[in-house]
Amino acid sequence: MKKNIGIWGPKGAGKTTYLSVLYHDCLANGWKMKAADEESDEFRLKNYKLLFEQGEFPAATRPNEVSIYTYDISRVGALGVAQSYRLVLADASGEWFENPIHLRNQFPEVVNPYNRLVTCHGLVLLLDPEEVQEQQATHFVSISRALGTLGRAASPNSVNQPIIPYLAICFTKMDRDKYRYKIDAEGDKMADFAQQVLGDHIYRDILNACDPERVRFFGCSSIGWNKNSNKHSAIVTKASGENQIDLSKISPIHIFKPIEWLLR
Ligand SMILES: Nc1nc2c(ncn2[C@@H]2O[C@H](COP(=O)(O)OP(=O)(O)O)[C@@H](O)[C@H]2O)c(=O)[nH]1
Ligand SMILES: [Mg+2]
Repeated sequence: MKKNIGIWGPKGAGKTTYLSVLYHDCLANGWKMKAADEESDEFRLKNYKLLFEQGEFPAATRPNEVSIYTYDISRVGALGVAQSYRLVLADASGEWFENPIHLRNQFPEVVNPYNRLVTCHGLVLLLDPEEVQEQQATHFVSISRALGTLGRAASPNSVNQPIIPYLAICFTKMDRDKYRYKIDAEGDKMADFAQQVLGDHIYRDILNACDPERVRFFGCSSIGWNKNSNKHSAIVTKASGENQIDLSKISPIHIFKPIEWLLR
Protein backbone atom coordinates (compact mmCIF):
# COMPACT_ATOMS: atom_id res chain seq x y z
CA MET A 1 0.00 0.00 0.00
CA LYS A 2 1.35 3.41 -0.91
CA LYS A 3 1.50 5.95 1.88
CA ASN A 4 2.68 9.47 1.29
CA ILE A 5 4.12 10.85 4.47
CA GLY A 6 4.97 14.54 4.46
CA ILE A 7 7.73 15.92 6.61
CA TRP A 8 7.56 19.62 7.38
CA GLY A 9 8.92 22.05 9.87
CA PRO A 10 10.94 25.23 10.10
CA LYS A 11 14.52 25.59 8.95
CA GLY A 12 16.95 23.80 11.25
CA ALA A 13 14.24 21.75 12.98
CA GLY A 14 16.14 18.56 12.13
CA LYS A 15 14.22 17.23 9.10
CA THR A 16 17.16 16.13 6.98
CA THR A 17 18.91 14.49 9.92
CA TYR A 18 15.67 12.73 10.89
CA LEU A 19 15.31 11.29 7.38
CA SER A 20 18.96 10.27 7.38
CA VAL A 21 18.59 7.98 10.40
CA LEU A 22 15.11 6.71 9.59
CA TYR A 23 16.48 3.63 7.83
CA HIS A 24 18.39 2.48 10.92
CA ASP A 25 15.56 3.11 13.33
CA CYS A 26 13.12 1.33 11.04
CA LEU A 27 15.31 -1.78 11.02
CA ALA A 28 15.87 -1.51 14.77
CA ASN A 29 12.08 -1.67 15.20
CA GLY A 30 11.76 -4.99 13.40
CA TRP A 31 10.74 -3.74 9.97
CA LYS A 32 12.44 -4.36 6.66
CA MET A 33 13.17 -1.36 4.50
CA LYS A 34 14.56 -0.83 1.05
CA ALA A 35 15.03 2.23 -1.07
CA ALA A 36 12.81 2.26 -4.15
CA ASP A 37 15.22 4.24 -6.33
CA GLU A 38 18.86 5.20 -6.57
CA GLU A 39 18.45 8.75 -5.29
CA SER A 40 16.75 7.55 -2.11
CA ASP A 41 19.47 4.97 -1.58
CA GLU A 42 22.25 7.48 -2.17
CA PHE A 43 20.67 9.94 0.24
CA ARG A 44 20.73 7.50 3.14
CA LEU A 45 24.21 6.19 2.30
CA LYS A 46 25.79 9.61 1.86
CA ASN A 47 24.40 10.83 5.16
CA TYR A 48 25.23 7.56 6.88
CA LYS A 49 28.86 8.10 6.07
CA LEU A 50 28.74 11.67 7.25
CA LEU A 51 27.07 10.84 10.57
CA PHE A 52 28.69 7.52 11.38
CA GLU A 53 32.18 8.09 10.04
CA GLN A 54 32.79 11.81 10.29
CA GLY A 55 30.41 12.60 13.15
CA GLU A 56 28.92 15.47 11.17
CA PHE A 57 25.36 16.53 10.51
CA PRO A 58 24.06 16.70 6.93
CA ALA A 59 24.53 20.04 5.17
CA ALA A 60 21.65 22.52 5.38
CA THR A 61 19.04 21.91 2.68
CA ARG A 62 19.01 24.58 -0.03
CA PRO A 63 15.70 26.26 -0.86
CA ASN A 64 15.71 24.96 -4.44
CA GLU A 65 16.11 21.36 -3.28
CA VAL A 66 12.79 19.66 -2.69
CA SER A 67 13.66 16.01 -2.60
CA ILE A 68 11.40 13.01 -2.55
CA TYR A 69 12.68 9.82 -1.00
CA THR A 70 10.84 6.57 -1.51
CA TYR A 71 11.26 3.48 0.64
CA ASP A 72 9.39 0.21 0.81
CA ILE A 73 8.88 -1.12 4.28
CA SER A 74 7.38 -4.37 5.46
CA ARG A 75 7.04 -6.65 8.41
CA VAL A 76 5.11 -9.65 9.55
CA GLY A 77 2.69 -8.27 12.11
CA ALA A 78 0.39 -9.82 14.67
CA LEU A 79 -1.09 -13.23 13.73
CA GLY A 80 1.42 -13.60 10.94
CA VAL A 81 -0.24 -10.98 8.73
CA ALA A 82 2.23 -9.30 6.39
CA GLN A 83 2.14 -5.50 6.30
CA SER A 84 3.84 -3.59 3.56
CA TYR A 85 3.86 0.06 2.65
CA ARG A 86 5.57 2.35 0.22
CA LEU A 87 6.66 5.47 2.06
CA VAL A 88 7.00 8.57 -0.05
CA LEU A 89 8.78 11.15 2.05
CA ALA A 90 9.34 14.75 1.04
CA ASP A 91 12.17 16.86 2.42
CA ALA A 92 12.20 20.57 1.70
CA SER A 93 14.04 23.54 3.11
CA GLY A 94 12.21 25.05 6.08
CA GLU A 95 12.14 28.39 4.26
CA TRP A 96 9.24 27.05 2.22
CA PHE A 97 7.17 26.99 5.38
CA GLU A 98 8.41 30.29 6.71
CA ASN A 99 8.14 32.39 3.57
CA PRO A 100 6.23 30.46 0.88
CA ILE A 101 5.20 33.39 -1.31
CA HIS A 102 8.74 34.69 -1.58
CA LEU A 103 10.11 31.23 -2.43
CA ARG A 104 7.37 30.57 -4.98
CA ASN A 105 8.40 33.73 -6.81
CA GLN A 106 12.10 32.96 -6.48
CA PHE A 107 11.91 29.32 -7.61
CA PRO A 108 8.87 29.02 -9.90
CA GLU A 109 10.30 25.80 -11.38
CA VAL A 110 10.32 23.97 -8.02
CA VAL A 111 7.21 22.00 -7.07
CA ASN A 112 5.86 23.77 -4.02
CA PRO A 113 6.15 21.38 -1.07
CA TYR A 114 2.72 22.51 0.14
CA ASN A 115 1.26 20.87 -2.98
CA ARG A 116 2.76 17.59 -1.85
CA LEU A 117 1.73 17.91 1.77
CA VAL A 118 -1.93 18.19 0.85
CA THR A 119 -1.80 14.78 -0.83
CA CYS A 120 -0.26 13.03 2.17
CA HIS A 121 -1.94 10.41 4.34
CA GLY A 122 0.03 11.46 7.35
CA LEU A 123 2.21 14.38 8.30
CA VAL A 124 5.22 14.59 10.53
CA LEU A 125 5.77 18.10 11.88
CA LEU A 126 9.26 18.45 13.31
CA LEU A 127 9.87 21.24 15.79
CA ASP A 128 12.91 22.17 17.83
CA PRO A 129 11.30 22.86 21.24
CA GLU A 130 13.93 25.42 22.18
CA GLU A 131 13.33 27.45 19.01
CA VAL A 132 9.56 27.29 19.37
CA GLN A 133 9.56 28.33 22.98
CA GLU A 134 11.80 31.29 22.22
CA GLN A 135 9.80 32.46 19.21
CA GLN A 136 6.22 31.37 19.69
CA ALA A 137 4.69 34.14 17.57
CA THR A 138 6.92 33.41 14.57
CA HIS A 139 6.11 29.72 14.85
CA PHE A 140 2.42 30.46 15.26
CA VAL A 141 2.47 32.23 11.90
CA SER A 142 4.22 29.47 9.95
CA ILE A 143 2.34 26.58 11.60
CA SER A 144 -1.01 28.34 11.31
CA ARG A 145 -0.41 29.18 7.65
CA ALA A 146 0.42 25.57 6.83
CA LEU A 147 -2.58 24.25 8.77
CA GLY A 148 -4.79 26.75 6.92
CA THR A 149 -3.49 25.60 3.54
CA LEU A 150 -3.92 21.95 4.48
CA GLY A 151 -7.39 22.58 5.85
CA ARG A 152 -8.56 24.38 2.71
CA ALA A 153 -7.24 21.52 0.61
CA ALA A 154 -8.99 18.95 2.82
CA SER A 155 -12.42 20.55 2.46
CA PRO A 156 -12.29 23.42 -0.08
CA ASN A 157 -16.02 24.08 -0.33
CA SER A 158 -17.10 23.33 3.14
CA VAL A 159 -17.63 25.58 6.10
CA ASN A 160 -17.45 22.52 8.31
CA GLN A 161 -14.43 22.02 10.45
CA PRO A 162 -11.67 21.07 8.00
CA ILE A 163 -10.12 17.73 8.80
CA ILE A 164 -6.49 17.52 7.93
CA PRO A 165 -4.79 14.10 7.89
CA TYR A 166 -3.14 12.44 10.82
CA LEU A 167 -0.48 14.65 12.34
CA ALA A 168 2.52 13.48 14.36
CA ILE A 169 4.17 16.44 16.05
CA CYS A 170 7.73 15.57 16.98
CA PHE A 171 9.94 17.60 19.23
CA THR A 172 13.47 17.10 17.96
CA LYS A 173 16.96 17.06 19.49
CA MET A 174 15.59 15.79 22.79
CA ASP A 175 19.03 14.37 23.60
CA ARG A 176 20.04 17.85 24.78
CA ASP A 177 20.69 18.04 28.49
CA LYS A 178 17.75 20.28 29.34
CA TYR A 179 15.31 17.80 27.77
CA ARG A 180 16.83 14.47 28.65
CA TYR A 181 14.22 13.43 31.20
CA LYS A 182 11.24 14.73 29.23
CA ILE A 183 10.70 11.83 26.84
CA ASP A 184 8.45 9.03 27.97
CA ALA A 185 8.13 5.80 26.06
CA GLU A 186 4.36 5.87 25.65
CA GLY A 187 4.21 9.56 24.88
CA ASP A 188 1.57 10.33 27.51
CA LYS A 189 3.64 13.05 29.08
CA MET A 190 4.37 14.65 25.73
CA ALA A 191 0.99 16.40 25.49
CA ASP A 192 1.78 18.40 28.63
CA PHE A 193 5.24 19.14 27.34
CA ALA A 194 3.73 20.23 24.02
CA GLN A 195 1.33 22.61 25.68
CA GLN A 196 4.18 24.21 27.56
CA VAL A 197 6.52 24.49 24.57
CA LEU A 198 3.92 25.57 22.02
CA GLY A 199 1.99 27.95 24.24
CA ASP A 200 -1.80 28.32 24.18
CA HIS A 201 -2.09 29.94 20.76
CA ILE A 202 -0.25 27.31 18.73
CA TYR A 203 -1.66 24.46 20.80
CA ARG A 204 -5.26 25.59 20.29
CA ASP A 205 -4.64 26.33 16.63
CA ILE A 206 -3.55 22.73 16.06
CA LEU A 207 -6.67 21.44 17.78
CA ASN A 208 -8.75 23.89 15.75
CA ALA A 209 -7.46 22.45 12.47
CA CYS A 210 -7.28 18.76 13.36
CA ASP A 211 -9.41 16.14 14.95
CA PRO A 212 -7.80 15.69 18.41
CA GLU A 213 -7.86 11.92 17.83
CA ARG A 214 -5.61 12.47 14.84
CA VAL A 215 -2.87 14.39 16.60
CA ARG A 216 -0.12 12.89 18.69
CA PHE A 217 3.01 14.36 20.21
CA PHE A 218 6.38 12.63 20.28
CA GLY A 219 9.79 13.45 21.67
CA CYS A 220 12.62 12.29 19.45
CA SER A 221 16.31 12.57 18.77
CA SER A 222 18.15 11.56 15.63
CA ILE A 223 21.41 10.87 17.38
CA GLY A 224 20.11 9.88 20.79
CA TRP A 225 22.00 9.50 24.00
CA ASN A 226 24.51 7.12 25.36
CA LYS A 227 22.64 4.33 27.04
CA ASN A 228 25.53 3.68 29.43
CA SER A 229 25.97 7.17 30.74
CA ASN A 230 22.64 8.19 32.21
CA LYS A 231 21.15 9.89 29.17
CA HIS A 232 23.96 12.08 28.01
CA SER A 233 23.76 13.37 24.47
CA ALA A 234 25.78 11.72 21.75
CA ILE A 235 27.06 15.21 20.93
CA VAL A 236 30.39 16.02 22.47
CA THR A 237 32.07 19.39 22.57
CA LYS A 238 35.64 19.25 21.32
CA ALA A 239 38.51 21.24 22.87
CA SER A 240 38.10 23.75 20.01
CA GLY A 241 34.55 24.39 21.22
CA GLU A 242 33.11 22.76 18.11
CA ASN A 243 30.29 20.23 18.53
CA GLN A 244 30.85 16.76 17.21
CA ILE A 245 28.79 13.59 17.35
CA ASP A 246 30.32 10.84 19.43
CA LEU A 247 30.20 8.08 16.85
CA SER A 248 30.08 5.22 19.31
CA LYS A 249 26.89 6.59 20.83
CA ILE A 250 24.50 7.28 17.97
CA SER A 251 21.26 5.56 18.85
CA PRO A 252 18.14 7.29 17.47
CA ILE A 253 15.14 7.75 19.75
CA HIS A 254 11.54 7.62 18.44
CA ILE A 255 12.44 8.31 14.83
CA PHE A 256 10.39 5.54 13.27
CA LYS A 257 7.75 5.51 16.02
CA PRO A 258 5.77 8.53 14.71
CA ILE A 259 5.68 7.00 11.22
CA GLU A 260 4.58 3.67 12.64
CA TRP A 261 1.75 5.50 14.42
CA LEU A 262 0.74 7.25 11.18
CA LEU A 263 0.60 3.94 9.33
CA ARG A 264 -1.52 2.06 11.79
N1 LIG B 1 21.42 17.65 19.60
C1 LIG B 1 20.89 17.36 18.41
N2 LIG B 1 21.05 18.22 17.37
C2 LIG B 1 20.50 17.91 16.17
C3 LIG B 1 19.74 16.70 15.98
N3 LIG B 1 19.29 16.69 14.70
C4 LIG B 1 19.74 17.83 14.13
N4 LIG B 1 20.47 18.58 15.00
C5 LIG B 1 21.09 19.91 14.78
O1 LIG B 1 20.20 20.71 14.02
C6 LIG B 1 20.84 21.15 12.81
C7 LIG B 1 19.83 21.23 11.68
O2 LIG B 1 19.41 19.93 11.31
P1 LIG B 1 18.82 19.62 9.86
O3 LIG B 1 18.47 18.16 9.85
O4 LIG B 1 19.71 20.13 8.79
O5 LIG B 1 17.48 20.50 9.91
P2 LIG B 1 16.45 20.83 8.71
O6 LIG B 1 16.73 22.23 8.29
O7 LIG B 1 15.10 20.74 9.35
O8 LIG B 1 16.65 19.82 7.64
C8 LIG B 1 21.96 20.14 12.58
O9 LIG B 1 23.00 20.70 11.81
C9 LIG B 1 22.40 19.83 14.00
O10 LIG B 1 23.27 20.83 14.49
C10 LIG B 1 19.62 15.80 17.11
O11 LIG B 1 18.98 14.73 17.05
N5 LIG B 1 20.21 16.19 18.27
MG1 LIG C 1 17.02 20.09 5.67
